[in-house]
Amino acid sequence: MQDAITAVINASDVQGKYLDGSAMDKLKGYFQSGQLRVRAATAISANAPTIVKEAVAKSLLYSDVTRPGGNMYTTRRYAACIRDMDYFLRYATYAMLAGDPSILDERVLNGLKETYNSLGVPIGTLVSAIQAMKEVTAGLVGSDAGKEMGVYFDYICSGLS
Ligand SMILES: CCC1=C(C)/C(=C/C2=NC(=C\c3[nH]c(/C=C4\NC(=O)[C@H](C)[C@H]4CC)c(C)c3CCC(=O)O)/C(CCC(=O)O)=C2C)NC1=O
Repeated sequence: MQDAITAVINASDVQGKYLDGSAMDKLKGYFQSGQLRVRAATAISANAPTIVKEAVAKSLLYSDVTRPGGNMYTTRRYAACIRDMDYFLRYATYAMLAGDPSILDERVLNGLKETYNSLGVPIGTLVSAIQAMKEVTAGLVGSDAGKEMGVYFDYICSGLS
C-alpha cells in the first residue's frame, strides 16, 4: 500500500532527485488536509452501520434485487451484500486517510469483478448503491471531506465497471 507521502517520494527517488516545487506542493496540500481527513474518518467510523443502512435503504431496499430471484434475496445473500457495503466504506476511509487509492487495488478490487460476475452480483446495481453511500457519507462529514471520500468511492466504482 502507498500513501500521498510515499507516492511523492517514490516519484522523486525514481529520478534520483530531491523533491521539487510541485512535489512539495502536493505534500503541503496533504498535510494541510490532515485534520479534515482525521475528523472525517472519526465521524465515519462512529456512524458506519447507519451510513450503510441509509445507503441500502436509498438504493436497494424494495428493488427487484431484494425480491425472490434477486441477488440479495435470502438472508444469507442480504447479509453478504451489507457486509460488502461495509468493506467499501471501510476501505474508502483508509484510502482517504492515506490520500492514495492503492489500498483499494490491492485489497478490494483485485479479482472482485470476476467474483461478482461468477456469483451473478449485478454490478450496475452495486455501483448505484456505492453512489448512494457516497451521498450519505457527504451528508455526514460535510462537502469538503465528502468530496475527498467521493474520490475513493468513485475509484471503486470505476474499478468494477
Ligand atoms: C475486503 C475485500 C472483499 C470484498 C469486497 C469481498 C466481496 C465479496 N462479496 C461476495 C459475495 C456477495 N456479494 C453480494 C453483494 C450484493 N448483491 C447484490 O445484489 C447487491 C447489489 C450487492 C450488495 C451491495 C452478495 C449477495 C454476495 C453473495 C452471493 C452468493 O453467494 O450467491 C464474495 C464471495 C464470497 C462470499 O460470499 O463471502 C466476495 C469475495 N470480499 C472481500 O474480502
